[in-house]
Amino acid sequence: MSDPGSGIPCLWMRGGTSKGAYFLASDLPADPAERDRLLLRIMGSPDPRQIDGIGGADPLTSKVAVLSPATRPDADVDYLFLQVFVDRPLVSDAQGCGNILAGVGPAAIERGLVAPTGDTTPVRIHMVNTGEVAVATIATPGGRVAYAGAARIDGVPGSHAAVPLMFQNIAGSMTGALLPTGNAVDVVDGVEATLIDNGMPIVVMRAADLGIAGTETREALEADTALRARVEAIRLKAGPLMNLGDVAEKSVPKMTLVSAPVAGGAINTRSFIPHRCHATIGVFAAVSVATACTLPGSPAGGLAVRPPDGRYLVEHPTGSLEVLVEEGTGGEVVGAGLLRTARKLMDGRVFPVDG
Ligand code: NQM
Repeated sequence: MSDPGSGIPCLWMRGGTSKGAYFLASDLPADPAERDRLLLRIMGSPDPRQIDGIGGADPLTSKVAVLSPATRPDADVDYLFLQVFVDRPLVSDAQGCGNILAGVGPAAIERGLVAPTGDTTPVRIHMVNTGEVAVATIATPGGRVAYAGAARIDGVPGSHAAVPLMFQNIAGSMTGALLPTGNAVDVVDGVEATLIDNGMPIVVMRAADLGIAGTETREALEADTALRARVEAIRLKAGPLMNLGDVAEKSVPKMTLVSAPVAGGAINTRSFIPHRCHATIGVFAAVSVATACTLPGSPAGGLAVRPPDGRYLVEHPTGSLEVLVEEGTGGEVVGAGLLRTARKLMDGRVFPVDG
């Protein structure tokens, strides 16, 4: 690993609607406990302001990608995602992140782990957290990663080079099954919910069943302490039902409150990830909620306006995210794809000096 006193090589990138530090595994301690201590120092956790670190005082900007050479033949690079909690001394690998995933292809090419192949470079990414492979297509004109382009995603100002992401067989990523309880609807703490995992374990409930419209702002929902306590009580009961064990100290399952679409989309969402309200929606959470829309009689299934072409616009607090859902002959969801962008913000060395 790199000598922490001389700084650790670090790429600071926006991936989708998140931001994080991208490292080579070889620059970090091999021992996970030592690595996590170092990452807490780097991000400035635990501290609600992360004032003594590079984290952005928000779970969406306190994220880490660890890259290493692929360990399986159907992938080009290994990607381990780590969520560095802001106000707790915790680093968790118990979830993946599809937004930070958008920066993995560019980072792997920048760091020489993947060679560019022409104007575009397909990068097969082994997502170590869940064991699945995603394929990202990166613009590489002239053999260099291009970040400028015409693609726009809600939640990010301006336009950037498109990063299409494709997924296959991501059902049961962390829970072993698309519907870990075997049911499309369970009643948890008196509330009807779909416990589903198509890339991310989430609990889908009607916003109305929790006494809200589902169109509130992130700020209004975060200020609603009674709602947050109710959502957390349901989450703590749903975790063991989803084969996730005690989730008190875990960032999964995420909690998704759905309502009828208000902007021409398929479904409207507000997500708790799990304690703060998401400014948009997680990538795999969006794939999972779009999949929940296909389940008749479920909270999302009853509210969704299903598109005829499989392009689900999942509405969120600052716009919408389009998920392309690929259905098999029996109507089961077999694949998904969506568009993100990413941008290199800084390439340098970070100094985790012990204080
Ligand atoms: O669901 C936030 C994000 C995420 C995760 C979170 C994500 C996903 O938007 O794949 O992208 O749910 O903690 O960065």
